Amino acid sequence: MKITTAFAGLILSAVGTVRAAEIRSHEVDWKRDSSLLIDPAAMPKLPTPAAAKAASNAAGLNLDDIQGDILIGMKKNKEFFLFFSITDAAKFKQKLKSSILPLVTSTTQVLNTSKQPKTMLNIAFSQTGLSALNVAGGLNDPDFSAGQLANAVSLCDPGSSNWVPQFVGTSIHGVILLASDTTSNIQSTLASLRSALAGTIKEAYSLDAAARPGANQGHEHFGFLDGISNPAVQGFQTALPGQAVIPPGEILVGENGDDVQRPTGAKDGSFLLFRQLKQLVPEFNKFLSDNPITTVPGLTRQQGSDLLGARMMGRWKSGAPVFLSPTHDDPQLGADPHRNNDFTYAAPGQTVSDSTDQTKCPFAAHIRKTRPRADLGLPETASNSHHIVRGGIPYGPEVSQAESSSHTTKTERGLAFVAYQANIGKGFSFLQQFWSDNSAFLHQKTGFDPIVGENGGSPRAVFGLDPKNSTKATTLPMDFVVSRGGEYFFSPSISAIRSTLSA
Ligand code: N7H
Repeated sequence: MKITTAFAGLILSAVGTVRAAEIRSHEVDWKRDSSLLIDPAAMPKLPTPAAAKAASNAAGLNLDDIQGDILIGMKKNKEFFLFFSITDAAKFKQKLKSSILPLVTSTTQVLNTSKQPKTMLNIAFSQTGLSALNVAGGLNDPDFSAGQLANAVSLCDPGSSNWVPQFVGTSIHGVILLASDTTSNIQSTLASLRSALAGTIKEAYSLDAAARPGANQGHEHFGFLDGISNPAVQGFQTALPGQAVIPPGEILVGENGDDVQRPTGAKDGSFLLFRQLKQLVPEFNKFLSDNPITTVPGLTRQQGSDLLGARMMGRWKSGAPVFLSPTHDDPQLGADPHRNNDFTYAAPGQTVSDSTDQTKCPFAAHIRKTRPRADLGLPETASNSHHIVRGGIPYGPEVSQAESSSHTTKTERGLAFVAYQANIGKGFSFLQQFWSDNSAFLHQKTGFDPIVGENGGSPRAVFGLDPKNSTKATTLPMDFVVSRGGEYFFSPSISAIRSTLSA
């Protein structure tokens, strides 16, 4: 960890009594008896408050000061993203202190159901937002400073023609994340926020998102269980089998493992990557049904299509990894968090995978591209410093009958993709550019990540999807995930919001 004194004026203050009083006043008329988060059995459980306290004390992490969304992963039930531009900086700073700061939810609060607010609130700022607030000095992250639009081409988006217009430019100064178990809770917090912030901001854009209903809770729109494999951050939780264990500084700025010079007050913040990723679900399903894998004996056509989808992802829809269950889904395996992540792509006892064998899982599979495990050699702590905590949530309606039968998306749906990291160039932007979009990663003829890899809008070749013929190229005729753009934000510590960003 390296800390400098730039980013003038950002000096950490103790969280202590002021914050406790604020939380009490916010909660005076509110008591929760059920969590605002979802908790599908297959996802790793969050640590108990006592376990998190013990781990964070041992690692010197202050979970009271870290915004609550950063470490918890994909467990939101309903979420509203409010993107704004600051129109009156001086008044906004006052309102930030008086009206928003008391509502900012810490990690400690989220972990303890009885301390959870009615609506969890987090706030993050873009580079232009920090500039609008006159925060001197930079955070020393070139991607963040330039903004996401400047990266559109290097991320292999086909320019910004598909982007939500409000993301084209650098006029979005910040985002407020509101999450709860009911939409009405969010709406009531939103109404108070709007009235408090009137005359200080302009709402630029918003996105309403929600976990899918019923048995699909925790599954994204293609149908796959998501949020199984997030890294275990030291000082926060203990790892389940197969979970990557990472130093806190891969996610939290200024902590052990962040090797960049950082301004003092940036400590315990995290860069929040937001990207609206539209998913063409009927088109994806049509591609699977038109191209079943036919070389595995004993599979029906439908099972061949399901196998193709699972090999593109690296997991079955239940969450079961294809590396452990190569030809059929295994819902019991998928539902067991002690087994569903317990693999390395190498044979038992080996620290490096076989660079020629894709029979169990293609090198191009989405989860293998974005976390290659033993492909880079074990232990992972020594070979891979490119981890992110994924905190996204689906948006948009379920697929309608009309869309299904016409194989055509009529109403937009997708993933409100949120990733936290201490260094965007090592986190999201690295994974997208150098692994998912790079057809020569893991090996020369690997092809693109068939889920999120981009080729500037041109068709993408993927190898290894057929387990019996790993040199066969499958050409994906379109991107089933379309980038609608987004922005890079910084989610500061709560004490930094109090001491520098507000007035
Ligand atoms: Fe991905 N999906 O639901 O189809 N992702 N992802 N992702 N993703 C993962 O392990 C998905 C995207 C990672 O540790 C799973 O939790 C979709 C981007 C990483 O083994 C599923 C979209 C990036 C992992 C999906 C999308 C990543 C991962 C398996 C876009 C980074 C963990 C469930 C619409 C650039 C890998 C799980 C590991 C897993 C889906 C985007 C990264 C099902 C639909 C843009 C690091």
